[in-house]
Amino acid sequence: RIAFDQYYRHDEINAYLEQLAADYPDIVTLDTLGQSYEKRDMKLIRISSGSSDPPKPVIFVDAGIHAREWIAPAVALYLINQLVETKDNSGLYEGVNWIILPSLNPDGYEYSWDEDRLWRKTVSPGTECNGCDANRNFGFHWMESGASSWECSETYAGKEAFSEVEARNLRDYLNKTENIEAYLTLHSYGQYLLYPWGYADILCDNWKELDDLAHDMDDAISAVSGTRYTIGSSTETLYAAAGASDDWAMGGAGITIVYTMELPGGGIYGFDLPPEEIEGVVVESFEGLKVFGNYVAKNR
Ligand code: 0X9
Ligand code: ZN
Repeated sequence: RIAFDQYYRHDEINAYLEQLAADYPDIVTLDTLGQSYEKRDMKLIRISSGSSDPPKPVIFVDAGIHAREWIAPAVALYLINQLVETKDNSGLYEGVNWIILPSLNPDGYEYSWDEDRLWRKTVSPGTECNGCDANRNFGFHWMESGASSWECSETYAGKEAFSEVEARNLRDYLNKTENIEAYLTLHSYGQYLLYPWGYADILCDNWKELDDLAHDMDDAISAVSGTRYTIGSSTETLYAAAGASDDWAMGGAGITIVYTMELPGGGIYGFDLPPEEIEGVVVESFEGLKVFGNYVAKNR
């Protein structure tokens, strides 16, 4: 049984997904987004049950687009663990199918283990500096705000939109998969629930729906531990930054329920939440994700 008192390497994450597919073939299917720049498999897990006629709404959750934000893959793994391995939670995939991708930037993630704990970007080679901020690389108002054209910047947006294979893989998967009604991308840190738009100070059409749901998620989280999230559009709450996956999910893929969830920080740098604090964060976050899932099941 997987424990949440440590972080896991990319290979261990993939091995866990494989194990679940073998142990729970009735509800789990594995799929792949493709391979990263360094040819790591970007595995994703689909959790579903019962008949697909009529088709159920699909929720897509990803984590790890920013390498150093280790708590994000941990929360994705806990969500997977709770959905699949806890019988009491089977109601959570009665009305909805989940697709969860715990490691969206595996090369950067491994680099943050082996070389530089604070690495954020991908690892694709440049001339002066390596890597691109994959969360500035999506082709929706690309480079219009909060992104850099300088290779060495932490927010380097890439030579062109979708220069990064990881971003292309996500784009292609969201485009080809039917019935995705909700998209949630896990980041750290700061305790924010953010909705579009993030490229400029403009609210998306259904911002009120997203604002209300985020408040319900926050209430469920804070009931566990008192942790409170700040809720609002990305631009008004944090800053304008174009080319992120959330804006593309809404503006490019046409998904209407879209969030970036900035999980709690910890440790010295904020991204290095100590292993003994993982459990508390994953448990409280799961309560928010349940509210999110039940809402999509009922309203889409
Ligand atoms: O800057 C980011 O990519 C995200 N924050 S982080 O500290 N994890 O790097 C926020 C992205 C919010 N969404 C948009 N600006 N579209
Ligand atoms: Zn991030």
